[in-house]
Amino acid sequence: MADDRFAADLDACHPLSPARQAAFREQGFVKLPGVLQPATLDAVAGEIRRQVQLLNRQDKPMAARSTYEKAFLQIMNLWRVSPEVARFCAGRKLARLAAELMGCRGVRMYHDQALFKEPGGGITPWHCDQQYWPFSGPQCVTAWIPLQAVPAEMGPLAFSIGSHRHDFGRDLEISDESERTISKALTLRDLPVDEGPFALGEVSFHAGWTFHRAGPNRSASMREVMTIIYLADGMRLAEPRNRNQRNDWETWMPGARVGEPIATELNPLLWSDA
Ligand SMILES: O=C(O)CCC(=O)C(=O)O
Repeated sequence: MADDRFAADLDACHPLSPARQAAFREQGFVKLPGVLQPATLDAVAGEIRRQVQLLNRQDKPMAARSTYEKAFLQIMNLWRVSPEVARFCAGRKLARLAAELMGCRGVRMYHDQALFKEPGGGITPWHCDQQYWPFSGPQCVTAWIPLQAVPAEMGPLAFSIGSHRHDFGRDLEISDESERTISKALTLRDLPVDEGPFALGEVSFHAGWTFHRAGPNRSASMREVMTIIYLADGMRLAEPRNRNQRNDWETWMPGARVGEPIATELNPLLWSDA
């Protein structure tokens, strides 16, 4: 990755049809097959795996962990410690897709995270990400990038279709309660769920208010996933509404000021059509 052999794949323009843009607007997420090549994913996966092994501090046995801790090993902002991962995260292909899906002219980095669901790892409870993010508007999106194919038994990311338009449960952090309460609310509203598998190279994008979850990993292999969270250039910092949002402010945009555009050194511009 450091030698930039994968630049063409990382930076190419991936065509996005109006139908897919509309699907993202209507459904709150979209799954795009064939976005990244297997060789690119293989190269970055080696480095992400190495960093996760190096930085992981989770040593409790599965049975002793909370529901959140059982869901995945979560290692954040690898782009700050690894030039290879930084190159991957700076890729213009994904950043441009994020901007085009959100209908904005540019996007900045919020943070990245590796989400490795171990064999025997538990569910990722229903939640929406903007519970954690003190943003002035909805233009933020997560690219969920599997580093191998994710069949049903490994816990692919599942989305409640159209749930970004519903404001129930937005104040619930990831927990047994969020799983219980949101699952009930989604069923009551009859919202369908897309819980299909991911092929290698497929990438999903989900909006900050879209409810999503993942099943347990019943396979014998680690479910290795990288994520990159993008926010629209010009997004302003909002007054935090809970302790998670205060923590995010300090961690991912230290020095940003409430009411002003978010643009700290941790939030570089990754795509702009200007
Ligand atoms: O990978 C998972 O299990 C959950 C991912 C997730 O919640 C997210 O990327 O927002």
